[in-house]
Amino acid sequence: MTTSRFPGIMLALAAGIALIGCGKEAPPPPPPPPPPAPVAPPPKPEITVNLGHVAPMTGPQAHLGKDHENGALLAVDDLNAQKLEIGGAIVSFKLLSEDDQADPRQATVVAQKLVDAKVNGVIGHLNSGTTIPASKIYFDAGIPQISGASTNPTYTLQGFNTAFRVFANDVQQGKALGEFAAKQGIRKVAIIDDRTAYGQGLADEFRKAAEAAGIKVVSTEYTTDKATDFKAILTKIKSRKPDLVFFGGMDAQAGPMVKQFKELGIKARFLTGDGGCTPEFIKLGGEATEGQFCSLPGLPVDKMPKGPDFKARYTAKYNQEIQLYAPYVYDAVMVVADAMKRANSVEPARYLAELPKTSYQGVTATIQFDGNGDLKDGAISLYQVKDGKWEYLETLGAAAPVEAPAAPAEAAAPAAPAAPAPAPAAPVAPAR
Ligand code: ABU
Repeated sequence: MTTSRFPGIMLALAAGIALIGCGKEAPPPPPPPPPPAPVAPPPKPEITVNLGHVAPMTGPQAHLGKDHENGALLAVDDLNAQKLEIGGAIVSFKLLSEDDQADPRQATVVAQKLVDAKVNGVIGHLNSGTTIPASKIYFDAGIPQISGASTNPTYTLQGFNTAFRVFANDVQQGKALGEFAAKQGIRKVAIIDDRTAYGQGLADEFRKAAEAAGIKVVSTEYTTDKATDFKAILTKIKSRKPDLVFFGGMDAQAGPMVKQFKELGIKARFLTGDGGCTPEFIKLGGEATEGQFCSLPGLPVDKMPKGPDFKARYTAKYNQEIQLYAPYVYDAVMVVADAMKRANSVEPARYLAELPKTSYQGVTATIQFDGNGDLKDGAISLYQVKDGKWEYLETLGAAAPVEAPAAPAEAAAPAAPAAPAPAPAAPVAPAR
């Protein structure tokens, strides 16, 4: 290095040495340059998860279908407010709702439509008679299906690993109903069913439990899920003088039926399952519903783990009371989302593997599944109409194990006549 090449540097050094020599300090170094502006992380990708929803949205059960859909929509809204991240993407849930008209054939049409739309899962259907044929289509496509309303045991006994239910089934419900009738001191019962998978299946299970408890079946009659006039079968039943009329069917028939049997002067009590356990039954049957009974899988909404909050939010959002299935359908949607979170995937094949391991604290219960995809430990509650409202009576324990499938009614032969009943149980109360 030479001074001629770097004269500035040499001068500065000389000046510095001179200053040090004079006892003066060097000027402060210049401030560091500002840090680079923070770079925003790239936005997370957003994906839409389509959930099929199927129920009767038209016809005599449209009010139940709407209640079913409302439960699903409330869950979708709650999930979307959470902005869930699954598999690195922000997930938005969307309900693709279809109307199966409570018709088994239409159910298969809309099921195929949902499969073709590549839905990530299906919530429904509402009726056993539609859920069962549709379940084969979802199974073949590998799409998980959760019903929050169908109670025929066949649904989960077909060996389809895609079929789940968050509601006790009719083996459990029929048994509880038969035992309840015996506890009420019933000796003679007439049984009517609507020939659907639900109505026939529940009536058959009720018959088994009632006969096992010593109740005699004095009449067996059939109607349909479209009928509104029951006077002919009720007149036949009247002549057999039953203490109780049991009906396997829905509220659209149960309400007019109980009204007509009071008009005919039948003194028997009336008992039905969840399909008739609705405010609509009381609306349709009027004063004739007073004192009548029904059962419903699960606990009363007010006694469910998160029932009161759900009821308040449902009523505020929809400005109407819960008919029946909304809390269960809400849980069905949440169980799907919970499995997706645990799988960290919305792909049906991936999250399906997580569904059997579900342990979800739902609105209705802690939801866990048995080996068939049925709700573990499903309870059945009994109700009676008092002062124009369903009043809770009692809950009859956890589920009995499911032993044998009941064939779907649409494919089944009519029920055989009732076997001779064993001797009546000792002392019994008269019918009102
Ligand atoms: N669980 C009663 C109504 C729905 C069904 O058909 O099963």
